[in-house]
Amino acid sequence: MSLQAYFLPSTLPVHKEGSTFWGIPLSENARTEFKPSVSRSTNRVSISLGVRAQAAVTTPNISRATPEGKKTLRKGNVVITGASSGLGLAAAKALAETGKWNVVMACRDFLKAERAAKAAGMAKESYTVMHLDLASLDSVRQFVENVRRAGMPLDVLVCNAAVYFPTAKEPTYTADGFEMSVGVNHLGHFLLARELLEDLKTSDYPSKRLIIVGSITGNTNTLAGNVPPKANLGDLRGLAAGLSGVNGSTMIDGGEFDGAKAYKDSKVCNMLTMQEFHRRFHEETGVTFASLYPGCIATTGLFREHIPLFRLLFPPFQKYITKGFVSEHEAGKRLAQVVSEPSLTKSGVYWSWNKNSASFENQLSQEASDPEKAKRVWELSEKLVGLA
Ligand code: LMG
Ligand code: NDP
Ligand code: PMR
Repeated sequence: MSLQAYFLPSTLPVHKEGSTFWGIPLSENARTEFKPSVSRSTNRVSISLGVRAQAAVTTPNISRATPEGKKTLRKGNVVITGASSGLGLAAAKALAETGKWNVVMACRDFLKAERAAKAAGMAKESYTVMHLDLASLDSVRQFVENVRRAGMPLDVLVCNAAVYFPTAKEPTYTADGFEMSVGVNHLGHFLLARELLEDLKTSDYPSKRLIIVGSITGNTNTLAGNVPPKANLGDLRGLAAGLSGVNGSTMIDGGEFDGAKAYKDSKVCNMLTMQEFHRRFHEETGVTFASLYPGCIATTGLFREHIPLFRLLFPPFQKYITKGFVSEHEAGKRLAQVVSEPSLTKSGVYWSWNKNSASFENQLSQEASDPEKAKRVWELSEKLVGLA
């Protein structure tokens, strides 16, 4: 544990490796997704590191005076979970390239993240890798402590990491005994976001944001959201019983385990959580809370567990048939916009992009926008992660 490299600021002198048809508006002006006519492992890396991160990181200046006497904004600090591949990596790269952000890549596989950043051509001084395994609440708490010890203000948090087990016959579990998909995608992020809200609050950055990545497949007001199995949280009886399968079910609605449904349910929780954050904290803190569907990034690691035939056909299917496909690069730019665009400061919004890649406020399904359900998911989640 003492040698666990959970935080390597890139300034440390250590070796580093380092449109559309379905799902998006059919008309130029439409502002809703396509509505179907059917109504209704931890890989902890040990590195010999003599230096603890907190000693090496300095708080950036709030502002610097330029020779002309104008004040420029300090670099923002953004934490992105799951930045070792796919959307998270592409967004990290896009933000790093602006020169305006220090990206904290919060990843379960430290070396993979370092290599990914390097392979993506991210400049050393633009990022920091910190260890975070969302499948362990202890790791989440440790990560929060490490962020605080690093002494940098936290300006934006992006909850991006996710796992998807579409072919699993049996559930797998997090260190705390929660079914893995909801445990990682929702509960790990729920604890992380609740804890780091305190840090966002104290940041002096002009636009502080907390972003939770959602998806079209959790929204049953779209065709994509109607591909079985459909998301449905039911009366939350499984969540209330702890998702452990002991004295209850591994599924939020109390049903039989289904990996694809568990993923979609977790995305509903992500979108509900964002809105509940908005209702509870936006006015008090000024933090912008937002979610998004970046498009179908059919080539990412998310589908690694799917059968090879699916992985072969899914990208051309999305490219040529649904036309919902976006590249990792394009999706990364979209997430980066939600992190930093001055025009996207509205809170409580679920962003999507039309066929011209213009952002718009999208409509969530009835379940994914149900305030009562959001409140209950929040309260039950608080209990499960030890906040209540
Ligand atoms: C569930 O199945 C699984 O049970 C579950 O385990 C989990 O994986 C879950 O969401 C994930 O999915 C869902 C089931 C829903 O899905 C299917 O995906 C079956 C697809 C069957 C289609 C087989 C046709 C194969 C033909 C190959 C054609 C190749 C085309 C490639 C593109 C080339 C472009 C030049 O199933 C349904 O609900 C069926 C709904 C039917 C909707 C019909 C829509 C018509 C669209 C036709 C497109 C066919 C292309 C299929 C590509 C497959 C990619 C998924
Ligand atoms: P990837 O699999 O490429 O990225 C997921 C990331 O999450 C990886 O970096 C992965 O780490 C990380 N991760 C997984 N488990 C954990 C864990 N226990 N602790 C910490 N990190 C973890 O998938 P995508 O880029 O596609 O997914 C990113 C987000 O986008 C997800 O929230 C997904 O739901 C969402 N999304 C994706 C869509 C798509 O079409 N791909 C569409 C809509 C939304 P590692 O590299 O170590 O595996
Ligand atoms: Mg879907 C109508 C357009 C559309 C869009 C935008 C998506 C996105 N999908 C669409 C349609 C269809 N899909 C249709 C008609 C089918 C039946 C052939 C279909 C099937 C399908 C499967 C089997 N689609 C899938 C799967 C998956 O396993 C993916 C999934 O559900 O992951 C949870 C998936 C997805 N389709 C999408 C998107 C964005 C995904 C994956 C990612 C996600 O939600 O994060």
